Amino acid sequence: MRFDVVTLFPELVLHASGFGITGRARERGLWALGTVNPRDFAQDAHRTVDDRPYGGGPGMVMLAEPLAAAIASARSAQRNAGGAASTVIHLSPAGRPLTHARVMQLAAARDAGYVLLAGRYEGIDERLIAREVDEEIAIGDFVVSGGELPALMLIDAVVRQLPGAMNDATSAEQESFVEGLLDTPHYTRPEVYAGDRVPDVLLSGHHAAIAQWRRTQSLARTALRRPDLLAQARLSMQDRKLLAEMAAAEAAPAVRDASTIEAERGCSDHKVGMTSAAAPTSLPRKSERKQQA
Ligand code: 9D3
Repeated sequence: MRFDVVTLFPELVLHASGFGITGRARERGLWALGTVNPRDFAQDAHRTVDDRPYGGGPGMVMLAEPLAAAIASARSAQRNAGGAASTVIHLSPAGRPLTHARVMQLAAARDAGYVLLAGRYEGIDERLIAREVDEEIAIGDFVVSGGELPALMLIDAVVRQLPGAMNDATSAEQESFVEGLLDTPHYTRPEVYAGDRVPDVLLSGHHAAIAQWRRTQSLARTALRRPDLLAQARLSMQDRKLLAEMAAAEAAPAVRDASTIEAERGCSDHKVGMTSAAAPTSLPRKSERKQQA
């Protein structure tokens, strides 16, 4: 697999991709990286790559011509490296948000060549996008300053799925997200940290009980923090029963008053409550702890 990133900041992309799993995978030859700077294709002495928007408005727009030449250069680099046709992806706040499913599709094309177009300023001349871009991808509903970090996130997410990028222990960890639930809490030594104990079940050596505790934690967290994920998640009958118990605790205010429910949750601003049986026994996050009176 090969990525060529079209960017005004090639050093940022080259440097940031050199660490950890992506860095090692590149050393192992699992993927290759190139960068092309559109400034190298600017047509004037000032090496201009942007101009003011037609119709007015704030900020600057990236010129089509230097970008077209940069994309042509990236395509040519991929051809020379023996790749088939390149796919051009524009990282854009106006794109469809990247998902695990799309990451897996991108990773499945082992010999693919991806040209990642990372913009700066307000955006890119739409005619360049219409002519050259196959797909527009965003990384979330928030604004960052340019497409480089989004491009690096896409590369990171895809490369770690390539066979041989990770050892087996880390690959197995992936399965929790594949199932569409948030991960369980993790603990390591010491057994008591700042007066807080590791949950007893994790020290019990009772593997079935541990697996059940972790599953309950994942379900409870997902219900609390990402209820939108539950609709898509792969749930067993027992999972559904646990979730129904959590929901029932919320739906039965007669048996406990609001302050009790709030205390059991360890926080006050979530939609789904928990029974003591189903509740996370782990500590609430600092931001989720109730203020001491
Ligand atoms: C109100 C106009 N802004 C659009 C939200 C202008 C604008 C801000 C920031 C245009 C581009 C950018 C730079 N962002 C990206 O290039 C980007 C991005 C993002 O900001 N959020 C989520 N995903 C992405 S992918 C590329």
